[in-house]
Amino acid sequence: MDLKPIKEVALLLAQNRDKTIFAFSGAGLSAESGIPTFRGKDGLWNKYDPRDLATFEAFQEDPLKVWKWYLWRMWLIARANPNPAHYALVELEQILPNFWHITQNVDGLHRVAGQKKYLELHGNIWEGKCRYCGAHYKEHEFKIIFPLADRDYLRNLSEEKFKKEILEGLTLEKLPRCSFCNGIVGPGVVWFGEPLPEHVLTQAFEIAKIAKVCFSIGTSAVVYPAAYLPELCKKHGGVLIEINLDETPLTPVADYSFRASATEILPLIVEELKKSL
Ligand code: BV8
Ligand code: ZN
Repeated sequence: MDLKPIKEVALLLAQNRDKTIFAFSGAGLSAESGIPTFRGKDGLWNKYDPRDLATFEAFQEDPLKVWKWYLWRMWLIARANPNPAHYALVELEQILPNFWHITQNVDGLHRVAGQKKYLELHGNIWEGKCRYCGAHYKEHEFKIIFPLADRDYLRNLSEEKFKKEILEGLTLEKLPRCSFCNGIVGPGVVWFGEPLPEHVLTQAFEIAKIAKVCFSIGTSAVVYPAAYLPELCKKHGGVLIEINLDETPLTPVADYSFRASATEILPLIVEELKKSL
């Protein structure tokens, strides 16, 4: 591994230590925690068509199928742990006073790793959202109306029990009902065609506009409006650093492009940064 660009990035961070700096992350950040990505070689979407699962229309048509898919992802996430890349981003937050982690991921692994300053652009898979009356259920409220969505329950569920109790055993009657309108409650994530949470998006755009450095980590940068963020930072004179196993639309405009995994590069950058402090 040529450490020269790593050292240059670490120096850039040290020189801009008090400036706004953010990491924009996608499914590739959690890939090494065992969570499948959406568009990579073994990406989720390859087996499923997003229009079939991550839209309100699909949910209205077949809430059972959509909930089985989400419970499968929640089961994977409940059994996953943050990886060294998640922890490196927590260390960046501890070293850089104006650091933010803006993620498209709904798995919440950044919270488990200890991240405090984060924005979740596409919601959180552990929460619930009633799309009929707009009611929002935080994680501790949601598991009351949907006991199957309990993280500890799922973490301890073996594969055969998961198949039996959920993939085969889940029925419409077991799906969560809204306490206000009795509609079937869906996962608290942003589906295609749904707006991102207004206040989160506004804050994310504010950060991107003033940030001196943007890391784009493990994202194919094709989903909008989230994918505007690295472009916005670049447009306002920021330095764009991409960490991705593959090329993306951002690669040609990135100031640094590490064709490697997040778990390899981020800890190296943090280590070099600590040396220069
Ligand atoms: C909106 C949450 C408007 C759910 C997701 C037609 C009709 C309607 C809308 C549109 C349309 N055409 C375009 C749009 C806009 C649409 C969009 O952008 N579509 C794209 C696909 C063209 N956007 C929307 O619909 C958004 N809403 O526009 O609303 C509106 C406004 C007002 C009022 C009403 C409506 C909503 C978008 C959010 C959709 N929700 N997920 C869930 O997760 O189940 S999107 C989904 O994609 C995930 O959130 C994911 O985070 C996101 C982006 O994917 P990535 O995170 O980048 O993951 P991916 O697998 O693609 O890439 C992984 C990368 O990591 C790869 O590059 C890989 O090489 C790399 N990698 C792998 N391993 C590693 C690694 N890198 C480093 N290290 C490793 N180890
Ligand atoms: Zn409701």
